[in-house]
Amino acid sequence: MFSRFFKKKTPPPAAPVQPAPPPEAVDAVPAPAEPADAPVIPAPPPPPQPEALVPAPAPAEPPAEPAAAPAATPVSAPAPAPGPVREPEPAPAAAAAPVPAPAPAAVPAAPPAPEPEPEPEPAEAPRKASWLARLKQGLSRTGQSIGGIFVGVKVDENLFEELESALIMADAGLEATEKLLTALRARVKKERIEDAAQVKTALRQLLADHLRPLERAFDLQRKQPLVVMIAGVNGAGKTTSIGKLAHTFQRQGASVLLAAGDTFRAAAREQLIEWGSRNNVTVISQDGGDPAAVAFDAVNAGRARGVGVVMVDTAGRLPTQLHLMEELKKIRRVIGKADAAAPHEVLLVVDGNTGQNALAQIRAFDAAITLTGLVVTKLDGTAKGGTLAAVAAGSQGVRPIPVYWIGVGESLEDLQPFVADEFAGALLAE
Ligand SMILES: Nc1nc2c(ncn2[C@@H]2O[C@H](COP(=O)(O)OP(=O)(O)OP(=O)(O)O)[C@@H](O)[C@H]2O)c(=O)[nH]1
Ligand SMILES: [Mg+2]
Repeated sequence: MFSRFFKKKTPPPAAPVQPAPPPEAVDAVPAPAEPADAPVIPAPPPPPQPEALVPAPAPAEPPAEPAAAPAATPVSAPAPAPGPVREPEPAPAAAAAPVPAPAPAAVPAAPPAPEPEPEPEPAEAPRKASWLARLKQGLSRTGQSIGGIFVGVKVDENLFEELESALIMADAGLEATEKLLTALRARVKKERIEDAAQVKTALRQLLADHLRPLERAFDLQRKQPLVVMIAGVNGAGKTTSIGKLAHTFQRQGASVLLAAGDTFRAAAREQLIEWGSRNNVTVISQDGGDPAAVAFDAVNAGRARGVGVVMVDTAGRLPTQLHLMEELKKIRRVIGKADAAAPHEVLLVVDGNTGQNALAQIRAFDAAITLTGLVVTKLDGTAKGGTLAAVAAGSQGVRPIPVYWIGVGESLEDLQPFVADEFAGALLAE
């Protein structure tokens, strides 16, 4: 059985300080199997179960800053039927300013025991092999252009020059390319390598060593709830990645709660709710309003329910949209008012096809919200992949931020931990 939360549409959008209307808890109907982006507005949920109505105690940061200009798409989904269902929340973390909560979090009273959903567990080895094959296929352009250099050639200056061009073309950036070639030349000389295939092996090792500082296991257990905020430009794959991560975390034994922090677009909420249904996890959402308030509610709800991980989705934005970057800072700040140590992870989702522009994105989002990790998506497309070498080299002033996961497709299993050696192999078509 699924649980969802919907909050009623706030009556006049012009009055953000109004206490939010009572949220309602509904049992979700099984979600349609359509792509989440489709304009699917599910049938109105069944009438809500009334629960104890308790005044919201939570003081929170006021929406002192006027809500940032909404994203282009207007919100059009009507709120479902009203239902005054609220549940007590735990005492909130001390908020700096004792002002009315922008919107109280919705937590359902003890939900019915979830129906066990047998999940087919594909054998690990074949799954991994197929995933690696897709990564290799996705990076095949770079694989061919770098890997192909070593076929039937002598080890001479010409080889190094071709390699230099191929690495630059693959978006590895000047710093990484120079570093790798210097190390490769030195090794070839020291070990008196005369066979091009051995040069390739040496390059793979050097590339893996170069990328390894980006490899970092995601520590799920260190806090409860672990609060993870997700940001990125439009369409990078944030929401999809959250869906996949919810699946991954659950498989690792953690319970998950999602916050639909993209309050601008009804479709965005629906998309996250759909992922919530697929994973049988609760989604805190609100029709319009302040994304920071949704995040705040979700962290409180996560603590009240004792969930393992709270993931906060946010609307896509460009680093040049300064007001939206300010809004992102505010979301981060307000999460910290619900839990002073949160967010514990601030992830940037980067489209692997973005090339060198990814560096500018990383720099800008890092400056705004201090990133703790990256998720690189769409490496199954036409991505060149060298950007990660540029990140590891600190090109264009980026910090070498860990890459927790990389995505090679749209299904639940398609997000896998970043492993430097595997990635180096795929970049060289090995
Ligand atoms: N091929 C492929 N497609 C992906 C991957 N990750 C996400 N997508 C697709 O990219 C599109 C955008 O994904 P979303 O998750 O909606 O992106 P978003 O960043 O949440 O977008 P906004 O909220 O609009 O900013 C969807 O069609 C996804 O299915 C991936 O690893 N590979
Ligand atoms: Mg999204």
